[in-house]
Amino acid sequence: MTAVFDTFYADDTLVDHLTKSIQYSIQSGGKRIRPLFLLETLQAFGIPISEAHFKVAAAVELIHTSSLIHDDLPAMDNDDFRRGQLTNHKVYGEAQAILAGDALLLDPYLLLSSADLNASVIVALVAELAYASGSHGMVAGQVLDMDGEQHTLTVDQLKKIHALKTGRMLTFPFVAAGIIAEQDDEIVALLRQLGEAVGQAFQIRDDILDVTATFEEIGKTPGKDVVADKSTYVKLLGLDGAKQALTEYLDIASQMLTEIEHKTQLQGEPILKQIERLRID
Ligand code: GRG
Repeated sequence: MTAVFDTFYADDTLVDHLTKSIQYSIQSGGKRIRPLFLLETLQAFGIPISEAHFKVAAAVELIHTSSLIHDDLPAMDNDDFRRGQLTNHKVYGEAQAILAGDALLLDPYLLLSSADLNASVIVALVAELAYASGSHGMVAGQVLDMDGEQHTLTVDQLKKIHALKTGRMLTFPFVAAGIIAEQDDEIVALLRQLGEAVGQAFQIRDDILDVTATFEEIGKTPGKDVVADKSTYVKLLGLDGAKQALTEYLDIASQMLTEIEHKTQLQGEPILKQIERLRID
C-alpha cells in the first residue's frame, strides 16, 4: 500500500509542501487496521491481492488520516501529538493542515477511479466510502460527539455516535471486500453487521485506552476524555463495565464471522485473529 501512496504523490507537478504535509501524516506509523481488514477479508474470500485492491485499501486509509488531521485541530480536539509525533498543524500550521486534510478526503476518489476493477464495482465502492465518511457517517458522528461534550449522554446516544464516527469507517473494509468478491446482498448485509460490531468495539477500546494506557502506548496524550469530562463507556459504565461492553461487541463480531463462514467460502481465521487482538482483559 505504501507503494500506492508513493506513486500517487510522486508526480513532480504536485505542490511540494502540500505533498510533504500529506506524507507526514500518512507515513507516521498508523496501525492501518482498516486496510488490513479489507485485504484480509478479500484473501479470506480466496481473492489474490492486486494493485487495485491496494488502491481501495489506500483510499480508506487516506480518508481516515484526513479525519485524524482535522480531529486534532484547535477547533476540534486540539491535540499536540498523534501517533507519537507532533500533529500535522503543529508542524505545518493550521491552514496547511486543513488543506492536507481536504486533499486526503478527495484524493481517494481519484485513486478509486483508477483502480483496475469493474466500473460497477468502482461505483459501489465510491458510494460506500462517501456514505461511511460524510454526512451519513463519520462527519455526522463527529458533530454529535462535539454536541455531546456539553451533556451526559445515555449509552444509546453513545452507541449512535460510535456507529457514525468510528463504525462506518470500520464497516467499509468488510462491505468493500464483499462488493469486490461479488457476494450477494445477504452476505454484504452480514459483513456490514460484522463491521458495525467491530466499530463499536474499536471506539470502546479507544476510550478504555484513554484512561489506562501511556503516551508511549497510544502515541497521543492520554486522559483527555476525563479532563474534558466527556461521556464515554468508561464514564457511563465504569472501567469494568466498559471492558464488559468491549467483550460483548467482540463476541458479536466473532459470531458474525462464523455465520458468514457457514454461508460462504470465507476462511475467516486471520480476520478472527485481528478481532481477538482488540480484546483487553
Ligand atoms: C475530514 C473526513 C473528515 C472528517 C472530519 C474530525 C472528524 C470529521 C472526524 C473524527 C473522527 C474520528 C477521529 C474518529 C475516531 C476514530 C478512531 C478511534 C480513530 C483512531 O483510529 P486508529 O486507532 O488510529 O486506527 P491509527 O493512528 O492507528 O491510524
